[in-house]
Amino acid sequence: MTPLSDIAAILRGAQRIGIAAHVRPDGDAVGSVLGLALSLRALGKTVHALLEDGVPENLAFLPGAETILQPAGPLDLDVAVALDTANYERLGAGVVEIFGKVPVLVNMDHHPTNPLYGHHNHIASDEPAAGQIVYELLSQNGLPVDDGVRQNLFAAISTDTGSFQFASTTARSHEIAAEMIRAGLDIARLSQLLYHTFPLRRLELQRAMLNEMAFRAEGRIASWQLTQETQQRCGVRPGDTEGLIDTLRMIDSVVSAVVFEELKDGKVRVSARSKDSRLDVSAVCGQFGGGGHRMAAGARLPGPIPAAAETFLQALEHEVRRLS
Ligand SMILES: [Mn+2]
Repeated sequence: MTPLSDIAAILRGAQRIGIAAHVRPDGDAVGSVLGLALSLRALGKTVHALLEDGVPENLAFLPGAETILQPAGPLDLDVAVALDTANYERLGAGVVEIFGKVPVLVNMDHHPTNPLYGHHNHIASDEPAAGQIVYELLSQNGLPVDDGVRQNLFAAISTDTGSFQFASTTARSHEIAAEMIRAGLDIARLSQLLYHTFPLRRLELQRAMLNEMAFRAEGRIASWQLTQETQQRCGVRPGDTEGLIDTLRMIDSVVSAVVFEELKDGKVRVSARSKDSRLDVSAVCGQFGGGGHRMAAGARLPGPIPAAAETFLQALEHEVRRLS
């Protein structure tokens, strides 16, 4: 594993740097890319911040978000950096095409299943967010950290730790937040924008979920099938479904929550959560070619959505029934 000091030296020695994260970017993906991009720009580097799917509307307020580009043709880069991306393909086809021609690929991630696809790999599976790794990279190596960097890395750490609530949260996560508050970061404003500001269509989506949610295994499994029809009726945009699963998860009887999302191509995207550390949802997702973390994982199944849901829920129920 390449130490952060070596990665800092590689970045200081480069001039044209590309930074990207996974498709369907979440707060950690966008925040870690922008946090590193703003720091390296402050150092005088030419930085191309790339996201295959662009920035979701709910994260467009983050400083520098307007500089993120969707890949469009080749770029002449000295170093490429992949952040928060569990496997190379999850960067997206356009990013992969650009990064494939770059002589040095740095892979920084916190997914334990990361297969070390970079020339330099820093995989820290005990870190709760890629943004926390980026903060350590910057702060330990004297790279610029200004208010814009802090806003992005706070957003990354805060969203990936469920507002510092998940078991993955470390004492260091809180220390970093404390350092940021001491430096003047307005966390009330950021938290308002991250967690308490939604378009009406997002609540319409939540209404549909509450009407349609289903239970099995004596209420220990809660699930919802989000069809294309519902997505079109509510006018769903990228990012709108983020966090919906947490409402299923909070039901007292539930040990596992699952959302099935019908994609445009007819495939079904599965998001699964566990509330019991004995239940490893990444193993269940692994049965269908997916993966992720023990308590939060995903997979993709062929449609139609009712059949995909039944197949997945049977496998999950088998694991849930083994708990007691
Ligand atoms: Mn992450």
